[in-house]
Amino acid sequence: MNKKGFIFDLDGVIVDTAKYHFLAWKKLANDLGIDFTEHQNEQLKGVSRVKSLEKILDWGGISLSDEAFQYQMNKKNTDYLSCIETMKENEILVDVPKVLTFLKKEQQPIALGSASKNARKILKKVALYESFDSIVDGTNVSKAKPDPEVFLIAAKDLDMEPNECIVFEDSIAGVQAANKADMISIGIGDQEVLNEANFVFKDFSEVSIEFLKQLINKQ
Ligand code: B16
Ligand code: MG
Repeated sequence: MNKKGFIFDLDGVIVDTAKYHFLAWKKLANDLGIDFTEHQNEQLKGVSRVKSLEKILDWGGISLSDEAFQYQMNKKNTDYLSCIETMKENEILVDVPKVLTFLKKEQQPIALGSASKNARKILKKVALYESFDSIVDGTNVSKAKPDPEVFLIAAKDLDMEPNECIVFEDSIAGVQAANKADMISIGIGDQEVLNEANFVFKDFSEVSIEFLKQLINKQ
């Protein structure tokens, strides 16, 4: 039986927490007197919390003491956590269960590859924690996407070679990380934004079972 390693990003792929990150970063930026647009937010997707704050401060031309930096990081996370506190299964993105159920039925190894330190908490909230053979998140990596570390660890955990793995990603940084890891990158979102991906779909309703079978059987 053919096997591939299927690696899923979390925010913006499994659940729409990208909108909560946006709200929390926007509040933080605006409170510091910095404008924050959706276009800038796009550049923070898949990027670690520390790197995201560094970028926002850079855009605003502001520098903070280590203590103030830490304070803002904690504040952002507290705001974000209050948004995800009430998350339920109905916030799983469209047709994600269809894809996970099919891959499980076909006995394909499945991993999570997320930059978020809150990934495990979110998966438990939406009752998907048990759906993954391996979970690699922001607590397991030292280098942020676009570095391929997160996906390479996931491949290893699944006992697959990188070139036998397929990554689903909503962020530019994540697509670049998958490409650097020599994996097939599948963008979930906007074709124009994710144009470096091998394939792009608006969401999982466009990802057919036939396409998944082709990925599994690809030599
Ligand atoms: P946290 P992903 C990423 O998750 C988000 O896309 C990004 O916006 C966020 O800053 C990063 O996680 C860190 O998240 O603050 O919860 O540790 O898309 O890689 O699943
Ligand atoms: Mg993401």
